[in-house]
Order: sequence, then C-alpha cells, then structure tokens
Amino acid sequence: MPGDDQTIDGAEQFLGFEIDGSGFDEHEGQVIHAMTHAWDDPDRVFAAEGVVVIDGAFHFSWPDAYERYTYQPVLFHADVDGDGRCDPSVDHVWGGPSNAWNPSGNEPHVMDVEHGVRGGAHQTGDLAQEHCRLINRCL
Ligand SMILES: [Ca+2]
Repeated sequence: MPGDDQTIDGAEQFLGFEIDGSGFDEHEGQVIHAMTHAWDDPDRVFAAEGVVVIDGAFHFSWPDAYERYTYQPVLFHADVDGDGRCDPSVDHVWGGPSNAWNPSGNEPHVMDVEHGVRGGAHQTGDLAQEHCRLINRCL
C-alpha cells in the first residue's frame, strides 16, 4: 500500500496526485471513474474514485497515490450509459502513463487532462477492453 516510506534525505517515495480534467462538456453530469496503479503491477491499485463532471470539468485529489519518478498509469472511464460499469462499446475509455515527476521536495504531481487531446483521447479495441477490466475491479 502507498504510505509514507521515506528515503534518508526526507524525500517521500509516495506523493500526492492531483488530476484536473477540462473540456468534458459532452460528458456533463456523467460520472468519470479514474484509477491509478503501480507502473509495473496493475494489481497494486493506489487510488480509484468516481466524480461527476460539472461545467465540463472534474478533479481528483489523492494523497500518497503517486510513486515518485515513475510513469504511472492512470485509467479513465466516462460512464456514458450510467450503469456504474465500464463497457467500451457504450462508454468512453482513455488513459495512459503520467509524466515522471521527481520534485526536490514532496510537492504533489499535478496532471492536466483535456478531453480528446493529450491524455484524453478515446481508446478502442483490446486496449479499451483491458482498461475496462482493470477499472471494473474497483467499481
Ligand atoms: Ca457504463
């Protein structure tokens, strides 16, 4: 589990993870589910949550959910049909690795996601199926 593991210089291994979504007007009022897991192990889930899109935006704020200096996967699911499950045939699925963040202090990693562009492009096919499988474990 994420925690407060520390190196000898006081730099924490796990940092806060802040995700800001914008431009999601076509998903207004829908629930966006997001989950993030260890870069090398999808079974080590650090955070999973659902929030409602308001004014085309959403925000996740997760303490101790980003492992320092890793390209940590973040998977998203817009629950278009509102059934509480991820199904790529009707819902929108996207995601990918974060940037690697290694601050000199312990500042949180801030990730911006814009609908349809960098970090927000829809996925299809086998990749979307796999993302939904991973997300549905957390719903
Ligand atoms: Ca659904």
